[in-house]
Amino acid sequence: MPRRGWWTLSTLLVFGLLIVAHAPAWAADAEIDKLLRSPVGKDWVTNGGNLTNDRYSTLKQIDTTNVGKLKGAWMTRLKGSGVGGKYSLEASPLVKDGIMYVVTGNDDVFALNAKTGEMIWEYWSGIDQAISTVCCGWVNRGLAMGEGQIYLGQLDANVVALDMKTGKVNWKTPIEKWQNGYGITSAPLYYDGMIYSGITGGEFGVRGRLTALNAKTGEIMWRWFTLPGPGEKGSETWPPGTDHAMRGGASIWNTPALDPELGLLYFAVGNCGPDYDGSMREGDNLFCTSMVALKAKTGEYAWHFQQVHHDLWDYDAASPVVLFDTVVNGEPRKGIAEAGRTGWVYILDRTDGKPLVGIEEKPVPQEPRQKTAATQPIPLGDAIVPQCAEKIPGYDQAGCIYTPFWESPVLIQPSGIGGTNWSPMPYSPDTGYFYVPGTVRTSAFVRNDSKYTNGQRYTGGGQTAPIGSTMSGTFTAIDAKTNKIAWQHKTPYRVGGGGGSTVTAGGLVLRGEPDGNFLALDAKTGQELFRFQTGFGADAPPVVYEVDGEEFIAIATGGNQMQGSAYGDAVWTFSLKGQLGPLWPPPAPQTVAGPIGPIASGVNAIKIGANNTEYSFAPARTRIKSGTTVSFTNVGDIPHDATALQQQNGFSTGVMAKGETKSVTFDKPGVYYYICTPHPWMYGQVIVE
Ligand SMILES: [Cu+2]
Repeated sequence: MPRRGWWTLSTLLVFGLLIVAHAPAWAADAEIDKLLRSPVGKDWVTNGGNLTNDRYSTLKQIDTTNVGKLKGAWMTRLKGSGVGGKYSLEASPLVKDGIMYVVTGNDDVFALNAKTGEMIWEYWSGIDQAISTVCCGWVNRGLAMGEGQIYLGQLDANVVALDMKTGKVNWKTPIEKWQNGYGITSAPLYYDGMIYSGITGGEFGVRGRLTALNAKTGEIMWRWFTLPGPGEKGSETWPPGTDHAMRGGASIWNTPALDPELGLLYFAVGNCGPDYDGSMREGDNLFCTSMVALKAKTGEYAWHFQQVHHDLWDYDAASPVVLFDTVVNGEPRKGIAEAGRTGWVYILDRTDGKPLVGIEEKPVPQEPRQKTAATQPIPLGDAIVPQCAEKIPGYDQAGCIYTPFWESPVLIQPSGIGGTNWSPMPYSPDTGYFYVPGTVRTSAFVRNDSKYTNGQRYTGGGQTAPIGSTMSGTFTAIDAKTNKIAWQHKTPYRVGGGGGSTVTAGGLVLRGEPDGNFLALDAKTGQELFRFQTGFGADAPPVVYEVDGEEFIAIATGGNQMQGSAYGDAVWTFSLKGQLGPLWPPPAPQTVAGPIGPIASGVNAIKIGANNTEYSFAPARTRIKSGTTVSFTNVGDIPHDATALQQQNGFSTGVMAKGETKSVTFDKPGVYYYICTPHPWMYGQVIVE
């Protein structure tokens, strides 16, 4: 019948149009988009594995039964890039069609043959070595790929696109200027023709933002500020008539996740600035320390969840958000989770940002001078690190999470470096567990007056681990259905600050240790199945890929400035056909806070940042006669000081630029400990006789 034929034709036309509208026919890179939406297989094309950031590989050639036979397949040194005490090597390599792409702490990128380790091309960033606004080590957390390009954010706040075949720069877009306190350490996310990048600077009074760029041209499409302008949503959580929100920090430290069905982009936002001084910023201070969802195309606000109201403790949300699907009370639910510096995992519904497992607002101790929030959101379930500090001689006050402080030091756990800091947390749909890395450290928190100066540190206080206090970590499987601990390992070193793990369908959790060991654990039970000494601090999240039918596991091993692990420039890969054995262990990280090394006799000239070790005093310990004048010279790249620890009758050199010298005379016998206030993990000791 003619009529029926006409109807069929029109139906086909309508369907055809619908298909065109929904299929990636217009996508700039349909192949990469498809990989990004799919479970991770042969290739590892974005930092978190795919759009979910779940770091779960479906490969299972290497599994719990044979992982013990693993050996090194190849190890390649990255020509000395990013080698030195100021750097961390924290990126996950990307792999596509047998080629690996890896970025170092100096923002240099290398393409390697993923099967042999042979170098194919190099991109040397040439970033200004005088950048003085790096908060926490020179680091790049990884790359993105799409449209034949490799994308990276640099410490100088540029987003750069490289030709995937040659490593030549196609475009370079400044998001801001490093001189104003901004930088980029997060891996960008590519999807559907766009690049999404975070920005750092929470310790330098910046205004945080998420920036979306056109992947082809580098043109900025939109920005979403993590700190609201006057009259904007969230501005009611800042004191009216002030501009504190314009320099309130709220950095984005890690790669966003994206749900293409919901059309939402998700990311975690870091601490408020000034970090430790809340006295002038009464209110909850949105969107500091929050999980945020935006419409991925336009940057329009969708929802937020604030983990810590009116943050005073530097409790960043710094680990990447993870998307996962689950079943609650028989109902399929779309989840999102993030491991906080507080030691809790925050588990929400990603359609609306409401708690999925349960989070309750509870009253917390108050300090009117700090304008503390009345309540804080406390997740049901278990914390992965202790949340109360023990008393230590020399300190009058010790408290728990959310204990406020003013101008005399209060010991608090978790410290501001975690819990979970930058390290990613994978999720396995097989076990239903998150794998959460944690740092265990106590800190003495103190507030002080600070004035905002463009491009200078603006933290309003500090936190220092007391001399002699211990530092360690935990590695925990958290059941996503209950937010309770399924199993937990105490680790000898801090692991929340930049390592992290990856999980596979072969039933393995893969992770590095700051002492150089690469480990494979049984994902279900936590049992250790494999251990291999890489010879360098193994402090980056591993990846899993396949070339010519052979499964490989790769990890960048170059140490981590924040975790004190040994530096290097190596990429290690492992496979069942591998032939390489382990290397000698590197020096292990410190597990007790305080100055280390031999006591120099009579040395009265102390260099800061010497011997390619930016965050150090050399010698760290010296013995002198009473009445000696000691000179402190900054020979490092960035500003430092030498300041006596709070509880002593103190001295301070004040902040010294590169090349500056200040002198201090020691008249009274005694043992003097000092730190660098911007970098309170730098310790020195002067013994005066
Ligand atoms: Cu310093």
